[in-house]
Amino acid sequence: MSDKWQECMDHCVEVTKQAGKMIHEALQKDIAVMEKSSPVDLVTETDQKVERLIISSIKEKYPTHSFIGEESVAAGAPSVLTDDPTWIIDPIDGTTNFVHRFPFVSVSIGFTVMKEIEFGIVYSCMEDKMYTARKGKGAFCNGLPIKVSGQKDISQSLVLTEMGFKKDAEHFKTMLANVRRILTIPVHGIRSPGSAAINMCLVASGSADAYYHMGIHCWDMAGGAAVVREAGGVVVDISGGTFDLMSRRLIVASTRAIADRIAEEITELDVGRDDADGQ
Ligand code: LIP
Repeated sequence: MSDKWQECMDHCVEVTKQAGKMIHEALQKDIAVMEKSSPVDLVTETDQKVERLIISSIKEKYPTHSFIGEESVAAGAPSVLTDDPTWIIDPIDGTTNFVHRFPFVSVSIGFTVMKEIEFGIVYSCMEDKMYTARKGKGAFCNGLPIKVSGQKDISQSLVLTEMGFKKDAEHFKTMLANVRRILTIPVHGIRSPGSAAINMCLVASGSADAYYHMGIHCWDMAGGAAVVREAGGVVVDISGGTFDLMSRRLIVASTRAIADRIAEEITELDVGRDDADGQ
C-alpha cells in the first residue's frame, strides 16, 4: 500500500516540475487578468492551463482517483472530500503575486486517502524551491531536510497572515483587530508573503514561527499542511482545536505553545466551509 502512494508522490513531483516550467514561461509574457468572485479574486489563463496539465497527467495514470482543483471548482466542479484517494490542487497559489511578479508564487498539491493527508508538494516557482513531505518520512526542500524553528515564546516570533479586502465591514474590522492584537502581544513582526502554501513552508523551514488565516481554501492548505507536520510543526484549527481541511481556517506553528497563544488572541470569523454545497 505505502509503495503505491510513494509512486503517486514521485509522479506528483514530476508533474509539479512541468507546471513550474509552464509558470516560468508565462512570467516572461504579458499576463491577462480576469476576476472571479470579486475584483481582488484574480485568475489568469495560466492558472487554468496549469490545472488542466496537472489533472490530465494524473488522471491518465490514476483514472479512478478524485480531484479537488481550485479552477475546476470555480468552473462548477464539486468540492467534497471523500475517503477516495484525492488530489487537492492549487495550480497557482499566489495568483495576485503572479500577476504582479511578486516573487512568492507556488504550485501546491496535497494527496489524501480516507481524508488524511498522505503527502504534500509545494513548488515555490520564482525561488526554485521544491518542498516535499510524505506522512511519517519528514519534510524536504530541494531534497534537504527542513525543520521548524522550535520557538515557544510568542514574543520572540515572526508571524505570517494574509489580509485581503473584505466586502463585509464586520469581517474587515475583525480581521484588522486580530492583526492588531497579535502585533501588540508584542511579536517581532507580522508578514504577508501572499501565498498560503509558501507561508506554511516558511514556517516548516524555520524562517517564520507561525501562520494563521481564516478564509482560505483546502487547495491553499493541503500541500503545505503536510510539509509543516513533517517538519515537526503543528497544524490546528483557528480555535486551537483539531485541523479540518475543509474548514477554510488554520493556524500553523513551530510549537503547540505558539499555536495556543495565537488561538487565544483571535476572534473567529464565519468563513463558511469548502464542502458547504455538498453537505
Ligand atoms: C491565495 C492565497 C493567499 C490568500 C488569498 C488566496 P490563490 O490563493 O494563497 O495567501 O491571501 O486569499 O486564497 O487564490 O492565489 O490560489
